[in-house]
Amino acid sequence: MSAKKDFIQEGPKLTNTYSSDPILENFIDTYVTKDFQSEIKKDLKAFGDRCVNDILEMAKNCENNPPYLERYDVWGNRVDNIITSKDWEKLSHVASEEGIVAHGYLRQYAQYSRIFQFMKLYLFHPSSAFFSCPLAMTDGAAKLIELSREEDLKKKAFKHLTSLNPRDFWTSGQWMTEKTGGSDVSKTETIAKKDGDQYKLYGTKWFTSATTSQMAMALARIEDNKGNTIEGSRGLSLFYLELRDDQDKLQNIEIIRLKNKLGTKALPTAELKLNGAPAKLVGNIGEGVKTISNLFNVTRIYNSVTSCGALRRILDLSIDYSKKREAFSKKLMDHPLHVKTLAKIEVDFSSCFHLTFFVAKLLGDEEYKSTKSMPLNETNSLLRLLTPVVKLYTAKVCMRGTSELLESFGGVGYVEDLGISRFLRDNQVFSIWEGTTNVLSLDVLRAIHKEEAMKTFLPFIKNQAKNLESKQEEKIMLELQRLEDFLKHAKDQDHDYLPSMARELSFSLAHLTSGLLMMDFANKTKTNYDVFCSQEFMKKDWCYFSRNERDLRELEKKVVFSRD
Ligand code: UCC
Repeated sequence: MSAKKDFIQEGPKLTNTYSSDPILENFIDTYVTKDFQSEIKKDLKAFGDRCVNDILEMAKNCENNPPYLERYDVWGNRVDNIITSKDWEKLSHVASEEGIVAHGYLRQYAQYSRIFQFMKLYLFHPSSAFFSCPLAMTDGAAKLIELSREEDLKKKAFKHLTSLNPRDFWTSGQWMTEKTGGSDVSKTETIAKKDGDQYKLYGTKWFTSATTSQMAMALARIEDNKGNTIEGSRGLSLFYLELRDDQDKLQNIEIIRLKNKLGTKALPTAELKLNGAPAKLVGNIGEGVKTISNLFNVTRIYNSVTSCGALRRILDLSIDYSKKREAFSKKLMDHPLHVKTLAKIEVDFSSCFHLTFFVAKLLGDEEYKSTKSMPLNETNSLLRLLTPVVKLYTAKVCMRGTSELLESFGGVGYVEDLGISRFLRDNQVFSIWEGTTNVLSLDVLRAIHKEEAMKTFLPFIKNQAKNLESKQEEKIMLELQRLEDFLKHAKDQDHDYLPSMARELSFSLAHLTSGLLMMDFANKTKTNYDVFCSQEFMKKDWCYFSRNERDLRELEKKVVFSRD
């Protein structure tokens, strides 16, 4: 009698992630002009194939060979080299050749260029071992330089950052965080001393992602010849640095150590000491934070696109697994509760996708100066408001979905070999870097107060709602009323009230915008997927401001900080 063969479970498999995506192609058909549709689709289809084949292999090699710091060479010379997998270099080549940054600036698809570029990023990210992180800062630096009056940087750095030729392509770092503060950069201790018509930087940068970059943008405090500096964020200026000299030696920069992070292990993140690193002032003295906001407003959109890409990837794997795995005599896909669990995440994913790609559209419109959808000042205002909103919203939804989807694999999801557990560690970063959820919620208030963003947002939602079906319009108007009531109520409260409610407000803005976009899209495409997602999303409460007692904050303080 032959022994019974051991049971071996078939694992999940990916297919071309462009072709299998539930939204991408319909989105192009709906919102991109006909002239560009076929070219864009052709490019994305070929890229979607690479993202599950050669590019994915490169990413796996990077994950299996994480970077390390070689402090001395064999002869005892201090070298401070970060050694990465050869495939990290290959991913840089891919990013350059595929124009993942460049397409945002070539603008060959007019105002739709950002949509196209971010679709590529969305496909690339989950197969990139977080090479998407240096790309985010690279794009942010390119944007900052493009908007600046720095002609020499436009001629040199900008060309490298947006090059389609891997030999010329540069990535950029973004050096803000110091020991004194990651969120509150006003305590920055790095000093910039004048050196001819340049500066030299002295200080420690505590968290610098992608330290293998060729250049960086850094905040520092200019010290005058009497040794005086101006305190606070108004004393900060922005500087451009090239990390290495012509001999490829670090220019007065020491790499103290690589950070031992929870996730993003393939991404070299370092602590640096600047010992007089040569730097060039960018923008006006004392306007460092304002100038670098041009960079981090782009990286925040990258964060949103990559959160969507990461969530899509685990969903794809979980869905495929549910077609293969049997439990209690039937496939997981035939268990209604399993399917419902996945469907709920699809709804959340769809809301993230639409909000993100609407912001991508706004960015493209702003940069191409397109007034096809709305006047430019309205585009700018919505973009300013929705950038922190989309970042904080997509990060949280992605993290919540990742945890649920890991569970959908059962015990094997918890085993390192499958690679799903890596997503849980990696995706936790989305709500931290480039501004935590609370910092971004307060940035939403900054946009509302300083730029009066509600003056654009409220009429925008009202006008768009008019194009929807009557039930949908009713839902929007009901939620909008809740929002307006809250804003009115907030005016009569003390000055701590609105900051304490900034998260609720930000999530409400996210829900209102994505709900509207999902309905509009479903009405146009009429696919089961879009109709289901928009209808399920409609059932949720979008604007909830249940906490309105003035003395609640005192109670909260007592609950958290005292045990009496
Ligand atoms: O570096 C990091 C790791 C890199 C990894 C990159 C990954 C990217 C994603 C990849 C995906 C795969 S993480 C470190 C990042 N750090 C942050 O994001 C900082 C978080 N903190 C904030 O955002 C704070 O809100 C601060 C630092 C901006 C607060 O600064 P201030 O100086 O205290 O705030 P002020 O005084 O309100 O703002 C100064 C000026 C004002 O303009 P003026 O001078 O005209 O009054 C503000 O209106 O800056 C303006 N401003 C902005 N403008 C502030 N924030 C913004 C904004 N978001 N947009 C436009």
